[in-house]
Amino acid sequence: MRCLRLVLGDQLTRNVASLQDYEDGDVVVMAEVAGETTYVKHHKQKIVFVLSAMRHFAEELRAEGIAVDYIRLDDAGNTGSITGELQRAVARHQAERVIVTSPGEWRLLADLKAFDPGVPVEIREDDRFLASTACFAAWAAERKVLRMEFFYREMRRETDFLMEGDAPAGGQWNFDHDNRKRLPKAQALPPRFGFAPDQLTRDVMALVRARFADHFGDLDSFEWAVTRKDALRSLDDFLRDALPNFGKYQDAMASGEPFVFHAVISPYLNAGLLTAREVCIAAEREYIEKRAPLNAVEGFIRQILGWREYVRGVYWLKMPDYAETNALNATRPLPWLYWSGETDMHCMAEAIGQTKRTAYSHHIQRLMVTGNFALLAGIAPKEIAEWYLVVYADAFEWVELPNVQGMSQFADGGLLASKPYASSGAYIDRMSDFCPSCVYDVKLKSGPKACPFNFLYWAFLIRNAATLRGNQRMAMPYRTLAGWDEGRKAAVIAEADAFLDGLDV
Ligand code: FAD
Ligand code: DLZ
Ligand code: SF4
Repeated sequence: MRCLRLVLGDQLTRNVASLQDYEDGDVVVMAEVAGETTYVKHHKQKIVFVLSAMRHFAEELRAEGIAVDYIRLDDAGNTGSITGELQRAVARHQAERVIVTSPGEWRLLADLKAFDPGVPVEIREDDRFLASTACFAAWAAERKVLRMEFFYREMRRETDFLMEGDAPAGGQWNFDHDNRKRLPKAQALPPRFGFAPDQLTRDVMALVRARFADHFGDLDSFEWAVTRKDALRSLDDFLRDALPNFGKYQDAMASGEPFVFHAVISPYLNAGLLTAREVCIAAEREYIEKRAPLNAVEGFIRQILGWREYVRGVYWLKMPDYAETNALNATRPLPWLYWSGETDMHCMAEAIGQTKRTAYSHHIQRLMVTGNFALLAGIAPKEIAEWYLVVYADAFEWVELPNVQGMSQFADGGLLASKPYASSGAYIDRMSDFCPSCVYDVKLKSGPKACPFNFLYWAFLIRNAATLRGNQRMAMPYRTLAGWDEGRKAAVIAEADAFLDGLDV
């Protein structure tokens, strides 16, 4: 029986479910389609990364003798949608069956579920994750609150990563108290090796330059790996050069240094060039063979085995309603500075500038700089969520949305985070070298030179008092606010409004 086997742009794994029982006579379908390249106006580098990785993957399959029907974006007759291209391929190959791996985004799963090409369509579970959606749902069903930390402990027990019998290695599940250090001035940072684009990538770059000129982001600085071989090289570089310091400096930020000690592998994991399991195995080996300390390896594995699996579980448990959440009733449009990077706030200019250049910024930049600003400013969750989906090479909705709605914007009302990640300029000052070279003064609370994060922070707390005051973890700032008279509160709100209303949208 002739089967068509769909492989999407983020399913570039040799043993992805739809390829597992490939037989001679079957055909693998891969399609570049306008629907996927433009459902949001992705960063140019993200489109190049996905399309070039798809083209390289198709070549690798062909080199193995696998039949691949690859549809390019500019091919005549391209319908512009995944289901449209599958429908054409069914007719072209007189296929009797279609096999797909469940896509990472709800909207595409809905399309595939509704797709009726006249032959059976089998949608297989994506088994590249360490927790199935059913396992996560079963775990969630037994709990009132879904804290990542408890899910992570289950996952450690389940997978045996960093376990000594029934106990966690080192006697603790989490070593964060050893982490979160500021970067010392003389701290050397690990070298970063980019990949010069080969001819195939250069062809895609030309296509993107011509077709997506109005999309966000620089293209000439493209250095991402687009093959599994090069993604593995990146992983090896990280394990050797950066992992030992990953934990300690996980939250540190530095001017002109987008990567610090981070792995910079999220696009590879999300597109399928690397798998979560192999990355965790490789990191654990560094601890077992004593090349990296436990606080670093545990912290790193927690991001993948814990956070990454957990946010996926939340996404599939709560979609489609999750995308509509707005617990703080935030309605302000996204300021233009998120696209231009032009602002006197040095921290924001750094985070957005490097995002433009690299389609990457590390977690604390996303959470405590651009995310924190949007939260304090009351940006509508839909607008800021779309921004995050556009600007990062690793952005796929299953991972982006819970991080934005839940972790960063508290739009889900505390399902994912026990309190909003809101902070004044003091946090940014503590974790970075940004403030001394900023136009604003991080020590000033009000006035034209005051750091905007300071008055925005208090205005945020005042505005959202009805929702947040009862939160135990917010007790301290609300105790401080209790000592403020109404005039002082009104002045902070007025200063925040004047600043925000002055931003171009
Ligand atoms: P490292 O810091 O080196 O961590 C290693 C790996 O752990 C990452 O590659 C990633 O796969 C995983 N990881 C770490 N933190 C998280 C997390 N919070 N959720 C899920 N996985 C995590 N990550 C994405 O992959 N895609 C997104 O679209 C995305 N959007 C985000 C939006 C916001 C507002 C925030 C606060 C975080 C977002 N993250 C997203 C999570 C995180 O910022 C990135 O995974 C990380 O910065 C990727 O860089 P890295 O590979 O150097 O990660
Ligand atoms: C992100 C992306 C882009 C830009 N283009 C394509 C494409 O042309 N063809 C394709 O199969 N996949 C693409 N992708 C990845 C999909 O958007 C992704 O598979 C879905 O969002 C589900 O996660
Ligand atoms: Fe950012 Fe405020 Fe520091 Fe400037 S002073 S870099 S705006 S935190």
